[in-house]
This record gives sequence, C-alpha cells and structure tokens, in this order.
Amino acid sequence: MRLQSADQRPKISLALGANRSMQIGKLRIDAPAVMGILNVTPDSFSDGGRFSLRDDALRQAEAMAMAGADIIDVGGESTRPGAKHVSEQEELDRVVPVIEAICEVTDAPVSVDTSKAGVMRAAIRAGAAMINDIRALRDPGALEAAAELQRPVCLMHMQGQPRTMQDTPQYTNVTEEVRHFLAERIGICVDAGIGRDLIITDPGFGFGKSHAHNVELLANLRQLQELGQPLMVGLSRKATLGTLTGRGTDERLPASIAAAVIALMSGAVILRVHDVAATVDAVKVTQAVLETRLTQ
Ligand code: 9MG
Repeated sequence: MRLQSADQRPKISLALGANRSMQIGKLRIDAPAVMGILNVTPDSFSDGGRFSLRDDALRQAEAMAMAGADIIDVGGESTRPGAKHVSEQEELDRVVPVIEAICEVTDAPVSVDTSKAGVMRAAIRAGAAMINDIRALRDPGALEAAAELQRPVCLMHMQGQPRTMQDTPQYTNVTEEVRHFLAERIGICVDAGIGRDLIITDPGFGFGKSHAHNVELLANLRQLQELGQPLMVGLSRKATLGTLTGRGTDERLPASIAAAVIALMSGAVILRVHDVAATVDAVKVTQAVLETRLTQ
C-alpha cells in the first residue's frame, strides 16, 4: 500500500517571487510545506546494524508521511558542532537504501541533505526529488552536480564549518550579511545553469550564529523575501529555543511551534521540523489567518 502524501490544505499565494512556482517531485509548492527530518546516522536509531538502521528509518519516514509531511529530508551526516566526518561511501551506504525504500511506499518527495556531489547524484538516481545543502553548493563539484541534475536545491547560509562554527560567530549586521551571501549564491547558481524556479533559500539558524544572531534573524526574516526565492526555515528543537525557554532538546515542541508560526507569518514557505503532526496543525491555523488577510 502506498501512503498518501499530505492532505490537501487550502492554497494561499506564497512568497515565491514574481510569477514563479515551484514543483518538488509530485508536490506543487503553492501552500506552506512541512519537511520532516530523517537523520540516518547510527546515533539516531537503535544501532543494530545496517538493515535495522534502514528499517527504523523507513518506519519513521512512514510515520511522518502519515502525520502529513509534505517532504522527507534524509541525511546521513550529522551537522552538529563537533560531529565526526563521514566518508562519501559511508554517507551513500546510509542514505541510498533508505531513499529507495521511502520512494517505494510514499509519494511524499524525498530531499537529500548532503553537500557531496556524488551523494547528490546517487540520491537523485535512487528517487530523491530535491537537494538540501547546508554549504549552498560550495563543496567541490556540488554546483556542477546540481546544474546537471536540474532538481530543486536549498541553499543554506552557514558561517564557518560545522566543527567550529559556534566558536566565535561574528557579523556587523547578521540579516544583511546572510541576505548578501544568499543573493551571491543565487547569482552563481543561475550563471551555472540552475533556474530560479529551482532555488530555495535558507538563513541557516544555528549555523555559525550566536543566540542573539538567531533571534535577530528571526525578527527580520521578512527581509530575506527580497531575494525573491521560496524561503525554508529550520528552527525545530534548536539550541536557541533551549536558551530562550531553559528546556532540553526533547522539551522544545511548544517553542518550536512558536518559531514555526513566526516564520510562516514572516513569509517562510518550507518548515524543516522533527514534530510533523503538531507543525501541520500549526500551519493550518496560521494559513487560515494569512489567507483571510489576503482576501480582505
Ligand atoms: C541539515 N539541516 C540542519 N538544520 C538545517 C536548517 O536549518 N536548514 C536546512 N536547510 N538544513 C538543515
């Protein structure tokens, strides 16, 4: 049995830029979309070997699709500060079987969270519909691979590298510097042959940003709409929400929902989250208000 992808939510005209629309696999992005996070790393699941890792990941993907996830983001390398480097072969071994298995059971498009050109190519061959790159296609060969694959790609801002990015993040004006970086990357992608209808942007909350930088970026998120590309936001359970609430990672659902609603009200189109069902409800409420505003 194939699982249904997200239910039909009412559509609103979104911040997709002038006359632009975006398609991710079978999903038309004409309403806010919820992207469920699926980390395929041994520390994310019971570590009972490769088959069990794949089966656990598939079960979680099915649960997210049933809960209303529009997209499932599969990643094989942890991006947490201090996380160990993973070889290309190891990343391939983790994500490719999981992507193949998910594509067999659901129509929800799969995104591959990677910076490696070889993993991008193999993931798309396995059925992935989108690339999510925290390095915005800056790693060797990534820009060329994305141009060749012609799939939607999320360009994320990050200052530094995951291992050290939280040591001393520094900006004069964080919103302006993130906007400038993303505008530059969009230009480089367009010059390489990646159409604007394939480009999503993301400010990269928590990636080389202090707590104050994250709060300032969220407060000014609307300014990133000037880029004219769909905006993706990942704040789910992040440290900055822990700083604001004093809560541990597993207790940050209310704060994550608050952040998701603020992001939507500021023009975000894709929310990358752990808690799909709760976020889908929050999207429905927020969307009803945004639509009513638009029609009044
Ligand atoms: C992989 N990953 C972790 N956090 C993320 C975020 O905020 N955005 C995107 N695009 N990817 C992320």
